[in-house]
Amino acid sequence: MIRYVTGNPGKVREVREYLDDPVEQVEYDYAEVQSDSVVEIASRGAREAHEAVGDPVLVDDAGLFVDAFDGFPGPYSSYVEDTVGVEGVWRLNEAETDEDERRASFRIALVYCDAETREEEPDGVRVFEGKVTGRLVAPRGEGGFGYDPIFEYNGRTMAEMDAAEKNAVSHRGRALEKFAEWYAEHR
Ligand code: ITT
Repeated sequence: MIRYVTGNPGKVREVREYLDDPVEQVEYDYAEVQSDSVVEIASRGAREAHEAVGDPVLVDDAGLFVDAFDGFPGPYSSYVEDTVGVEGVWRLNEAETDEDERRASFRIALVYCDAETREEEPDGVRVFEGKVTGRLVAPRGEGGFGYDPIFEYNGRTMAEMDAAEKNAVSHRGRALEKFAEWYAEHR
């Protein structure tokens, strides 16, 4: 049983859709360090969660990196979603850019920690990264979560895809693919 440490049910849906192993959602509020690296945030969170809830744990830190804003909101995506809002991010981007300048990426660090990684890995964890590049559009679609309605990939927003379709192209799907391959071989 893998413990997925998150308060976000949308993430859990995608992870369960992808992995064959059973996944239990654990809501443990690890300290989110001030850092501009999703890898550092998730790695520290995974070590802390591992100590608190036992192993094995997966922690997922993701963000939306907007080209025209030099990567902002990036690691601050959660705060910006709560304050400016998803539609607000779209409106700011629309006001600041021409149509061909609306590139953005989702990036994720999916970090695994168990007793063995603590012994064997230099940072005590194993990191799986994923990235997808698309463009920002006016909100469309009812699925997904977070910034999905304004993130278009190949003509559809991620909110217009179901979990399996999103996993096939998304940052999280790519990280899960690397994780599943490693997990099958090493655990
Ligand atoms: P946990 O930290 O509890 O896992 P969270 O929603 O705060 O949940 P993140 O810090 O990783 O997770 O997310 C940062 C922001 O990016 C937050 O506003 C999410 O809604 C958004 N986000 C993360 N993954 C996303 C995805 O696949 N599609 C759209 N938005 C996403």
